[in-house]
Amino acid sequence: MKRELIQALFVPALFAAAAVMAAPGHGSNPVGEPGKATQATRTIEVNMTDTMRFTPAEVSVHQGETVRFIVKNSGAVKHELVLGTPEDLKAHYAMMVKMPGVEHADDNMVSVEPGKTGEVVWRFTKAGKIDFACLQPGHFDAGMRGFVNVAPKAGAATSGGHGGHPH
Ligand SMILES: [Cu+2]
Repeated sequence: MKRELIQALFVPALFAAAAVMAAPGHGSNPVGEPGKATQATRTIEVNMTDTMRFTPAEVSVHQGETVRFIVKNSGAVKHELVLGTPEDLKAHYAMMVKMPGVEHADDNMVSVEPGKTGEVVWRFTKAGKIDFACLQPGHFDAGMRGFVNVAPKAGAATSGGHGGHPH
């Protein structure tokens, strides 16, 4: 009797906890995962200007690398660097346009005040082209975007590429 009651209380709580843990969290991202600065294997400096450009706008890394981006704002207005899929960036940008001035922060981005420098440390777990952009209203539309070319890890099963047919 008593045991059943405990189970009745405990089991749903356990499921709820599991559901929270399994739910895609704020930091979960198809483009990689937050990195630790101490594990960074590469440092890349990126400059942001009021001409709505990142310099460089294209960077190349290897799959599995943890990259420390040192992001400088040389402009007179706020800029930011946000990593994400094109879909994520578009959705996030739509929100920023609706709510201008809203503060936002996440592991995959850094907002930088004019004249300041910020940092984002990111581990690129998947090969491919990963986008980044400035989501300040107007900036994304003005072409303030770039991408990270993530080369497949040497020895990854993708060797052979297109010609992978067994004949
Ligand atoms: Cu910007």
